[in-house]
Amino acid sequence: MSKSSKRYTVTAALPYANGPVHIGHLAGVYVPADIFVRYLRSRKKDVLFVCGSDEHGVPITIRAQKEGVSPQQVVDKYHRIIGDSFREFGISFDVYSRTSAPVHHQTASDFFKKLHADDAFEVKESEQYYDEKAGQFLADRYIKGTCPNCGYTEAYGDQCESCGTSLSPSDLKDPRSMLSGAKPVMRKTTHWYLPLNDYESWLRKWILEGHKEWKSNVYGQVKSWIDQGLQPRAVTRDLDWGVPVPLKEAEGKVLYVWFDAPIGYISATKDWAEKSGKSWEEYWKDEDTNLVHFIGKDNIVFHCIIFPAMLKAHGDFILPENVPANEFLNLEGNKISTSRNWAVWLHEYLQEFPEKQDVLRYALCANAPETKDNDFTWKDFQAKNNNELVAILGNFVNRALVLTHKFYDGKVPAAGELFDIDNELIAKIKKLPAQTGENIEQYKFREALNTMMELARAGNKYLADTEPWKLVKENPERVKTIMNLGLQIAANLTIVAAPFIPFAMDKLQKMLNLSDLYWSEAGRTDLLQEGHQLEAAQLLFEKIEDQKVEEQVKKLEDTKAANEAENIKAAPAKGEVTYDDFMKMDIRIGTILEAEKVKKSKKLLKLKVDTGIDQRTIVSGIGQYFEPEKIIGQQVSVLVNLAPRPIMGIESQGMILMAEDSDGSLTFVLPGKKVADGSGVS
Ligand code: B3M
Ligand code: ZN
Repeated sequence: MSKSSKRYTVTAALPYANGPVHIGHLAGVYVPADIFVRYLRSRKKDVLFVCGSDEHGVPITIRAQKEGVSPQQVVDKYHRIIGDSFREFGISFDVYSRTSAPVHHQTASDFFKKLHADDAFEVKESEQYYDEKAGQFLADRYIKGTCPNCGYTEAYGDQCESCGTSLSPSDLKDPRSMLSGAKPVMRKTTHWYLPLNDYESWLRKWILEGHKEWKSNVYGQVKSWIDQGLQPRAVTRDLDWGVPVPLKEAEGKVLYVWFDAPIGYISATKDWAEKSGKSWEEYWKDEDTNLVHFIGKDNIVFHCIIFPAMLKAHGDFILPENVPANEFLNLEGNKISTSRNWAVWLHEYLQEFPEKQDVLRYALCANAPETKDNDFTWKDFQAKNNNELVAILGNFVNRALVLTHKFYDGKVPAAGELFDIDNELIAKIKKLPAQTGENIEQYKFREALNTMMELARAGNKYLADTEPWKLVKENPERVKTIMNLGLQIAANLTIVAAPFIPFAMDKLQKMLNLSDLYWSEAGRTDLLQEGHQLEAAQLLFEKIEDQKVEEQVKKLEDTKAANEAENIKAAPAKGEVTYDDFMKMDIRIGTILEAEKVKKSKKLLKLKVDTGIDQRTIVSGIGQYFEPEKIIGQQVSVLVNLAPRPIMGIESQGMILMAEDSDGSLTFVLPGKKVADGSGVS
């Protein structure tokens, strides 16, 4: 927070309204943003936290087409689901708006008009694929064809999902339109471009020289984009879903989704201002406002290069003060994927772990992918809950409250004489909240969480070391001091832990019978006065049993198995053969008589097989899955009329038929019951 900070506008990436949100979204963007904002509010800063659904773009139109509904129906559905998830997890937006709202269309349209009037765009003609049957230009994702790299026939115009190569539509062999199936033709079209190249030296100065404090992952990505040289970017598209380009000569065109989406932050602010009778302009135009964008790493170029260039071109707006982007969160060692259902969906989590929002917030913050990709595992989630939230924070708070009820009828006792152990604790109470705050201000949320937990840890250890439950008989005066200090820590936690685990801290605040405290009060040891009456103690966290997380792991394993089955189904069929071709194959049931490893080979076994016709040698690549001695006597299916061929110097006379599972493991292909050797298969 380098600037004098009168006011903050904090934005969190607008999620695409084409699916629900998952833990990756929460860990990467929304939990850190929410911690930041809750902290600022506790510092009594004027802060506006904006977000909304990103409702334009091709993925939404494709989804609509697949489901046979309109794009508006798709976004209506997910806008509601996403908004509910955020609310349930306590992501405390001041406004959650949407880009299909009229205020957004108007704002984005005006923005474009201003840039157009100022001659900020270049207009260029280019050739693009057009579907004559459907009467439409085709977005890259609407074109399929054969990948020039691997031959996969279902590659998209922007990427081959089989080999991962990124493509442009003209790279595809045999392109076809996904709208009509027709072969698309090249047609001329006009688009408006933002000449990013013109902003290069300005960007260099503003970010590379002026914002060296940005996170290294963000700074590094920006630098590499700029160093590679910036190109003009088209900001319009030939599509019928989006904000129409407000020019007569641009009929049938819309603004590119990445042009309108960031303007969504501004329109969301207007939406909020209208409803609450405030001025939106202060939050976007006043130099005393700090603009901070929370995003995931795939959005860096849009928030650090393209949107700032747009804001600069427009001229009326402030620029971001920081863009604390995170890397990605993986799940149980694999990339989170919506299409493969490899995710923990927020709405499903709450069904399985009702009222455990804070546990997930905590586990995700502790594992936030702040500087590199990180992994979420259910085991770790359980450990964070059981070993930290339950065993440290929950245990400490519960002891402090329960003992106060037991010894003093729930009335806070006065502290008396202080000893070293007390003074050391008091020093921590003074220091840790400030450190937590500093970490948050530097966007080090994991570190901040640790610092906050040190306070709970210190309290827990203090009670364990002083054992007030034992001491109460022999030294009741001393115990009053101990309990007083313990309760002061609990009161401090309602301030310092609240940004991270707001639900539990609300509960604690009620148990301590406290009204809202602010960050400036943290560090004090007189938050609770002598005689202050506490409410009944309740557990803040409960243990999560092994079985509960095993169920979740099982669920993921099932997903994996289903995906693999799907992959097998999806493997394209080989070319046609005729009946006669097939009938040429002579497949017999036989029995393995001898088996041994082929020297210098891991995979190959040399087998002697009784085919019912003869005994012969076959070399088979099953060595990684079968021990030679264990398959003697095993019945097998054998292609007996395969032309003999030498393998590692051994003549192999036939082939054993195997089924290959999706993980590559092999199983013998056999009839359902034992049949005589020599029986034919057809
Ligand atoms: N809708 C992209 C994403 O979820 C996106 C962010 C827009 S922020 C203006 O990756
Ligand atoms: Zn490919």
